[in-house]
Amino acid sequence: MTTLAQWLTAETDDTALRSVVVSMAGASAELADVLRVAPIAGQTGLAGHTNVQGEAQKALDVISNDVVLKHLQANTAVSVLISEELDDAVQFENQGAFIVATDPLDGSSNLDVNVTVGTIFSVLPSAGGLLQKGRAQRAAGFVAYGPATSLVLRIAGAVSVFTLDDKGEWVQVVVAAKVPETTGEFAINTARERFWDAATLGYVKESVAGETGPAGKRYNMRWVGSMVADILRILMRGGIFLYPLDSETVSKGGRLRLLYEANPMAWLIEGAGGLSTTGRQGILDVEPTGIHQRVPVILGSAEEVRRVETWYAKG
Ligand code: AHM
Ligand code: MG
Repeated sequence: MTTLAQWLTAETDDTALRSVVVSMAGASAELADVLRVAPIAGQTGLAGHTNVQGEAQKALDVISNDVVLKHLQANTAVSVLISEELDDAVQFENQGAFIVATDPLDGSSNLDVNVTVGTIFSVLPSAGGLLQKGRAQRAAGFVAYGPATSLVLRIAGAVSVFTLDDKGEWVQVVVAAKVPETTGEFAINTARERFWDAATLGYVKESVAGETGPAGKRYNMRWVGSMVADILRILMRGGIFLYPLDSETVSKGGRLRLLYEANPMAWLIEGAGGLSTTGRQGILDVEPTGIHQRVPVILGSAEEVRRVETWYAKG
């Protein structure tokens, strides 16, 4: 069985880069322990609430951010942390070679119902500054805290998946994830239909029309509401995920964040043979203008992403 340490040694000679991934894996293993008992500790609610013992509790979003911050701060290879939970980038004292952008706890609205949540991260070279395109990523990954705790990683080669064992060791379970080219599953929040643009509406209507419609086959819909869970499913068995620009999110540029949600997920999906787009351009080619910038996200099985792009090309 290949461990994370063995895989990292084979993947890159850059010991600093390896250490950044080890720090994120360590933070995630600690978070897995916290999440497992969070309902008992009364930590699934909002910050400022109290647990059953009447003690003040921090929301898990805040706890997760603190755990990631602690692990990265202790690593001299990291110069800056960009986090969904922090307004500004945190500049560390050391001049480490890498910047980490993270969503420490993605899908946190699912916490109180014990549905999978996760930690997403992107590793960029410090030399490139805070605002770098997704193509500049040196490593990316995410952890899904589900029935098993899964760590998905890409550095130089294939996208690999690890599971946290009962001794706290990450064990490789998928050597090279491959997103199937074709799929019969799409993931989109259909309650937003009234806000959709013509391309999204066209694509989804064509899909739900099934065997006798223009797509000529039957589709199923899956939407967990935790991007980590939806993307893990797509990496393992195919599918397409859409959080497109719509009339409600247009003023913000979209719903999901470029640096620590869209970019790492797009880089992982593309590393596994899938495609990603905003509808108008590749996600990995978007020039960031701010650390919390939002962006439309469409990614997954190549054939489906191309079909959405065809719709966008129409108008
Ligand atoms: P978060 O980072 O605040 O958790 O928000 C991101 C989440 C994604 O995990 C998920 O895909 C999306 O928001 C769900 O959005 P919606 O509530 O519109 O279904
Ligand atoms: Mg998120």
